[in-house]
Amino acid sequence: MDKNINSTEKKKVIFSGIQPSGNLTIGNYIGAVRNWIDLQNEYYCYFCVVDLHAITVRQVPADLRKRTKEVLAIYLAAGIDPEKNVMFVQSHVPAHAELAWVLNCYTMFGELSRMTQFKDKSRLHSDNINAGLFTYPVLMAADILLYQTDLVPTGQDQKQHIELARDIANRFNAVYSPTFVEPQPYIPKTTAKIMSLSDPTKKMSKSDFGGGSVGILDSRDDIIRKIKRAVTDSGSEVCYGEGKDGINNLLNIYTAFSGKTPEEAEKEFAGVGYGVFKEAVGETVADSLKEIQEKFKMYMDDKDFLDGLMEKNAEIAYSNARKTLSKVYRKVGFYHP
Ligand code: AQP
Repeated sequence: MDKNINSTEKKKVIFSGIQPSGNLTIGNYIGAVRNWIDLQNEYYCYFCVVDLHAITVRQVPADLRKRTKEVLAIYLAAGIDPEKNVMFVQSHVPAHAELAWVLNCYTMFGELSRMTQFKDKSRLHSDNINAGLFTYPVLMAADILLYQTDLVPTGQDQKQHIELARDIANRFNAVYSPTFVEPQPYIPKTTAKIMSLSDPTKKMSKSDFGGGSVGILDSRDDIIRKIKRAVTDSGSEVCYGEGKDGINNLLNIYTAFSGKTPEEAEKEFAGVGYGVFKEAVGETVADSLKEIQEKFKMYMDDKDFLDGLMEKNAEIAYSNARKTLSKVYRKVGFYHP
């Protein structure tokens, strides 16, 4: 299929990505990948494995390499169609880093200092508060602006970064002339933020090694065991409520995977204890992930297919990105004979 950006005039452009910074969780699945499946028919989509972002936190090189391939295989296994979308690895397209440098010079220190993710991650990695962690949102802006992205599907947590990308685009457009589309966040109303099983006041994260996360690739037994151990309150009624963060989270997970409404879920578990409910949540999640896990294995076994896909899609992404980058270089005054 023709994935050249010229053929996309009628379709709005979407860019989204996940860092290969750990094993993908059911939070990444519910909050990101699963939503992409619906979007791929309506929009021209770039789904990226954002490995440049991942090294803002120390990674074991062999793990990062392995996970980069795994994340792409998860996208495919979850139902992202390689014929319809541009699925690629960020570091395969040097234009991301190149545009990020230029945009760094159009981003204010004060703006970056206000980013809450920087503050959070600095607290978490106080031994490695590197400049990359600080300028992470500029690289994210480059990811988005390179492809003249209209919409960025993401969780609430990333909204601030998208607003900054808009501000940077705006500033650049005002200094020169219209160059970038100003992107909008696209936050599906139905998407719950999945919280940690060990501390339901915190977001479930792939870099949480304390048992609070359920991986998309976890075994059935591990999924059920982890959910059984999820922290809940001392009550016994399975229903949404204030102070019931653990149960609220499990209900969100259950509705997300079963397709039932919150009311249906509460009705189904009325009168049963937390133990029975947790068992049902675990089984539902494990059953739902079975097919993805099987397909994942199939894609991982076909190295040639994955490598070929990465290569072909990086070329498509680059050929589209190059147009924006050339425009930017020309406008800022770089001499390219
Ligand atoms: N718990 C979550 N609930 C709903 N959505 C989530 N996302 C992540 N966790 C949840 C969504 O997944 C996308 C990709 O996230 P990312 O890889 O860019 O980084 P992140 O948001 O920082 O994810 P993690 O798992 O917390 O990674 P680490 O531990 O490496 O920092 C985003 O759209 C995000 O909203």
